[in-house]
Amino acid sequence: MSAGTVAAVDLGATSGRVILGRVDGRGAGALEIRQVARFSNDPVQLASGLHWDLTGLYRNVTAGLTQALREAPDVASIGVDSWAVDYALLRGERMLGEPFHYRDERTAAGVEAVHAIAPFDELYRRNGLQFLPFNTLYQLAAEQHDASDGVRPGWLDLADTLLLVPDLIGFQLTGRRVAERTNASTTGLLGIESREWDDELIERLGLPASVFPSLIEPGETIGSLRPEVAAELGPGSRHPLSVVAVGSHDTASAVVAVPMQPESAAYISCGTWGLVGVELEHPVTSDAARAANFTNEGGVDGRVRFLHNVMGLWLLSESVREWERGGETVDLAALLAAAASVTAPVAVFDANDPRFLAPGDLPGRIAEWCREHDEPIPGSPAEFARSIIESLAQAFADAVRTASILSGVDVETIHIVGGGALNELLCQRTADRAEIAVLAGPVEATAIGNVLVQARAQGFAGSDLESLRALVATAFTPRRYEPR
Ligand code: LRH
Repeated sequence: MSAGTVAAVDLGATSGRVILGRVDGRGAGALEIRQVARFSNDPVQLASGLHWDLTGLYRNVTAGLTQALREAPDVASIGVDSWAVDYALLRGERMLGEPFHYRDERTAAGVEAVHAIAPFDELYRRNGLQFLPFNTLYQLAAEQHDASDGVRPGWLDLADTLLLVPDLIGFQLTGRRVAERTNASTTGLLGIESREWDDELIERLGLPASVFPSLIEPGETIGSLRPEVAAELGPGSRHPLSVVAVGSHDTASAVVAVPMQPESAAYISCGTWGLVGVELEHPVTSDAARAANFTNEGGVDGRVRFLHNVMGLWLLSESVREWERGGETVDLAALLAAAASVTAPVAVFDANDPRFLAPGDLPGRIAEWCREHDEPIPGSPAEFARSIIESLAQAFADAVRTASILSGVDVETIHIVGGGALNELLCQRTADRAEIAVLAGPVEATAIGNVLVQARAQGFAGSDLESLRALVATAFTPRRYEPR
C-alpha cells in the first residue's frame, strides 16, 4: 500500500464542491481532505419547466479541477458524484437541452403511464425502489408523453445515449459513455437481483434499450481525460489523468464514509434530503417494506442501501428562500438559535407529505397542513424552524425504527452525516425522539466516500469497506448526542 492524492467532484442539489483528499494507507493510516472550490447550483425555471444548469455546473467543475491541480499537481485520479435520478439525453457529442430537475412537476403523467403497464407492486419486486414520483423511469415516461406536446416535445427518439448526471460529467471529461451502478439503481430500470438493465421492463415501457450505456462498478476506470480537457485544466493535468467511477450516487458515497458497524447502526445522510436507513448484504422486498416505502438502492461493493427518503433540510432552506423572496434577510445561525429557544408548543407535521416536494411557499404549505390537522400554526420564522426540526427529528426516528423492524438490524447508534450533522438542535432532537444516541459527522461524508473509493482503486487504501471506514473513524471524531 502507498499514499497519494485524489480529487473529488461532489455535486449536490444546492451546491457543488471540488475537494482534494490525501490518503495514506500505510501503518495506522491517515486521511485528510481540503476543499478547493465551492459553487452554488442554481436551477433555472424556463417556459419548458424547471431545469438544471449543467453547462454552468460543468464550467465550475473544470474551474475547480484546474485549481485542484494547481494546488496538487500529483493528483492520481478524479471522481464525480451527484444527486440521483436526473439524466441528460445526448446525440453524438451534443446534449439535447438542459436536463430537467426532479422537482419539476411533469412526472405526474409519467407515473400514471408506467403504473398502467407495470403496477407498483410488480415494479417493487423487480427494482426494489420506494415510490418517488421523480424516479427516472417516470421521468422517461413523461418524456414520451410530452412527445405530443408542443411546449416541451420529448427527445427520446432523437437521442442515442442517456447519461445520469455524474456519468454526463464523466463523459464530458473523458469521452466515455458509461452508467455507474449505484446511481443506475435509482432509475427503476435496474433489476434488483441481476443488477443489470431490466431489458424486459425497458421494452414493455416502450423505451429505446439502445440509449442505456454499459454498467460499471465503483472503482473501475471510466477513461483518461480528453486531450483538450487536459489542456484546459492546465499543466498540472498530465495526460493521461484518469477519471475513476466512485459511488456516483451521492448517497452511496456518503454511506461509504459513515464510520459505522452495519450490524448495529443506522445512518442518516442529511442534506437537502434525509436518507435514513441501514446497510444490508441482501435486499428486503417484503410486502411490509413496500408498504413502508423503503428503498433498496445499490451500494458500493454490492451492499444494499435499505433506506427511506425523508424530505430533509430542503424544508428549512426553501422556507428561508420564501422569506427572502418576501424581502426579509435571514441569518441561518441566528434563526437556528432562535428556534432552539422556542418554548411554545410547535406542530409536528408529516415531513413526508408530498405537498412539500415542489419549490415555492413552504411556510404557507406547512401552515395549511397545521390548519387541516388542527395543530398550532407557527407564528414566526423561529417557530417555523422549530416545527420543521421537530418534524424532521420525528420522521428520522420513525424511519430508523421502521428500518430496524423491517431489516432485523438491532440499532444501537444513529450516525448523522452531511450538512445536518452541524445542526445541533436536529441531532439532539433526533436522539431524544429515537431514544438512541446520535453520532454526528463527518459533514463532508459524500466527498470523503468519493475520495476513499478512488484511493482504494489507486492502492492507497485497504480493500474492504471496513478498512475505509476505519480511516474515517481515525480522521474525524464524531460529536455524541445522548437521548434526553
Ligand atoms: C440526495 C439524493 C437522494 C435522491 C435525491 C434525488 O442528494 O441523491 O438520494 O433520492 O437526491
